[in-house]
Amino acid sequence: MKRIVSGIKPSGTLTLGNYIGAIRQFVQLQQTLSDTEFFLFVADMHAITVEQDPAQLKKHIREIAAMYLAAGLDQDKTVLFIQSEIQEHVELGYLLQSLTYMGELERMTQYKDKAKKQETGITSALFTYPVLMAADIILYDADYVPVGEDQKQHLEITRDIATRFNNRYGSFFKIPEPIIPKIGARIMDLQNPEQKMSKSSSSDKGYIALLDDPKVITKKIKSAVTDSYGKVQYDPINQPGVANLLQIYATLTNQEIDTIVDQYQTLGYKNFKEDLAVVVVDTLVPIQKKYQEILASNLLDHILDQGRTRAQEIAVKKLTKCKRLIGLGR
Ligand code: ATP
Ligand code: LTN
Repeated sequence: MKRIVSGIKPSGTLTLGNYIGAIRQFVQLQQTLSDTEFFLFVADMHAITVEQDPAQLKKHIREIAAMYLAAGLDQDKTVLFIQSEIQEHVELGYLLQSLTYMGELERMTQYKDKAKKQETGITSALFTYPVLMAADIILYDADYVPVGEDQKQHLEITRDIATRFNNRYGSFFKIPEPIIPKIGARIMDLQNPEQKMSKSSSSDKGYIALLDDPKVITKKIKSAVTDSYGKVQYDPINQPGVANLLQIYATLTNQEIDTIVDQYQTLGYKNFKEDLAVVVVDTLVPIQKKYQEILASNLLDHILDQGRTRAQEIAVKKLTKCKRLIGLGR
């Protein structure tokens, strides 16, 4: 039996980037892989690396948990849990810090980008965040970790830390492999296609929230930044805005980008955007409906309780052995 592990931070409302880069991938993998367990969690401990409003944080934690199910994950094949309910993540994170060098963390591009944007008040938790992420993954002996492109470097450091532990204390952790989609691994901001679509972005015009009203979705797509070429073609360097919209269209309809280019190259941006808005709305409306049903029922707490029990079982065993190997305690 193989194991897949992944998480999403409740640092804002979920975006179409999170859906295409992560959640949709989880659902597709679950539908195609047999004999594979899915451990998916809400990475709330990661969200507090930047300041969060407590009430908003609680709301976003529930939103993500419900959205995993609304997007089509099968509750019988998924161990769904909240990271902060399993103490072993943080404890293993600390143990792994003793195997991680400052220089390695200083090279993390996500940290460098966030630190650049936020010139004061950078927390030490933001700096050590990739080590906690490594703990999230190797605590469960993950075989595969499906993520978007921005997490590739964090997977590399996870593999390095796990390998270092194994070299020092004997083979103990499984070395995980990332799964990154070929297209859609980096959906860009609709207003600034040089920048990743991000839920913690300062302006909401650049992202489509999974819970946006259909009218809002249509408006955001129609006002997405394009260029003056005026022709639908796939050229990420010179036409990054259009290339991004093509990626969204292609992933959501399971088509090749070339097929879509053939269809729209003589039709201009207006038609293309109108049709893309329909594609996005048709994808998100059923998910939104299911999401509301889940929130209105008490199913979610039941699933999260079950998830916590199962995750804890594995985490406690793994961490106890890990501490013994290191020589801690009596
Ligand atoms: P923030 O924007 O607040 O830094 P984030 O959305 O990047 O947060 P997460 O919510 O933890 O961070 O990301 C969850 C998953 O979604 C990760 O696998 C990440 O790679 C993926 N993801 C996030 N943004 C995008 C995007 N624009 N395109 C594709 N995948 C994305
Ligand atoms: N760091 C990730 C979220 C995350 C994660 C994980 C993803 C936390 N722990 C473990 C995969 C596996 C992010 O910011 N997108």
